[in-house]
Amino acid sequence: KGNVEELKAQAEVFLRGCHQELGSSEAQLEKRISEVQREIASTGTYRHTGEELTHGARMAWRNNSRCIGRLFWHTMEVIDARQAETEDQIAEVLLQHIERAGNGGRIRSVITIFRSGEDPASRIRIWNHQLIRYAGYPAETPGSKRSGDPASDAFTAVCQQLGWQGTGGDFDVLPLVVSIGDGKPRWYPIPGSLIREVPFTHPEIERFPELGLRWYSVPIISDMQLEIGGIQYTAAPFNGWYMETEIGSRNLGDTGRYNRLPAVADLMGLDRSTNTSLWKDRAMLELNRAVLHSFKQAGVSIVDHHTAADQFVRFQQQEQEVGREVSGRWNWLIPPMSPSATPIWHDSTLKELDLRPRFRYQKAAYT
Ligand code: HEM
Ligand code: NRG
Repeated sequence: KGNVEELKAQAEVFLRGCHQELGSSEAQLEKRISEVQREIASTGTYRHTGEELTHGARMAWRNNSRCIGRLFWHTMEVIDARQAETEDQIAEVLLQHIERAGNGGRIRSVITIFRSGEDPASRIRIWNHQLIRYAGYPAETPGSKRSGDPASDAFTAVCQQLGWQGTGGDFDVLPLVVSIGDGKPRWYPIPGSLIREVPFTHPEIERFPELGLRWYSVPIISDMQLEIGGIQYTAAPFNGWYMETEIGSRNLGDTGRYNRLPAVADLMGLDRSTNTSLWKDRAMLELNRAVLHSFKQAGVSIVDHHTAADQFVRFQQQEQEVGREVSGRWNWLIPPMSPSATPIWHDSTLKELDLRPRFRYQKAAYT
């Protein structure tokens, strides 16, 4: 079968790359390759060792062209959850991930890898985009007010259909939703004690808390597929920490998200009747300052975009020293505030490469 030959080829490429980086001997490598070839021939698939899983996941992060945070690729903690069988067990492991990653504010980069998804009947999917994210409620009638995060509208409706009920507010944390094969999805509320949130204050604008803005502390992307050596892990949630512009510029600033620049500008007393007051730029700047200030004060890890850009340049240098090409996508790597004030803006060498292992998008589990 063509599939089997393709898998054998991809497995071999991965094993050579992985074991070379890990410093295995030539003899060990050849032995492992033939073992995997035999396993694929007899079962149609193969099982990664713990070391391969760990290093493969780190390589996938290192290879992601859109991530500015890759300097720390080697420090990510990899949790092997391939033994988790039932929806209940999966949910339990997800809660443990949330706790371990949050670490009282000193965020740790963690990935939890569930069993691979070659058999559709037992394929694990996490329906959430991120393990912790806010619900979105569209306006019920034309002219009435919407609430929450518009990016979550569709998934929120799914949760409601499953029997979950939110308050209808702007910052309701959605439940975990997990499915196996084409089985009915099961949902699990996340205990409040595991959800760390940061309410926003500002170093100078005393009335800032009146805006009622907040965000959760850890972004844990849970809908991407991790591909290692031809094996597809359909459930492999991962996290690092936030860069402040993700929250201040995009999540709270985008007109298609929380759209709070006008409210911030009004609090600041800016003139919104003309573009030339640069009220959007000034509001965005102060919103980003509030995010950094508040996370810092709460003792929750966060990075500003200048530091993150410098770290990315160090990552590029580090990779060059070991003779690896860096894959990079300029329009994702530049931050959404003052991008030309970072070195990434001026880097004309960035190009996207087809590197593996990799993280990929997969079809939404719902619809
Ligand atoms: C994208 C920062 C850790 C994988 C991004 C983006 C930022 C970022 C700012 C762009 C997001 C956007 O525009 O929506 C960071 C920081 C980290 C970190 C500060 C701190 C350690 C990680 C980790 C992984 C990872 C641990 C995986 C193991 C990715 C991927 C994307 C991405 C796959 C692209 C997401 C997509 O295509 O939608 N990162 N990241 N990052 N990051 Fe990182
Ligand atoms: N922009 C999204 C999160 C995307 C990934 N960002 C990270 N990843 N920092 C948001 O929620 O704003 N990470 O693994 O740390």
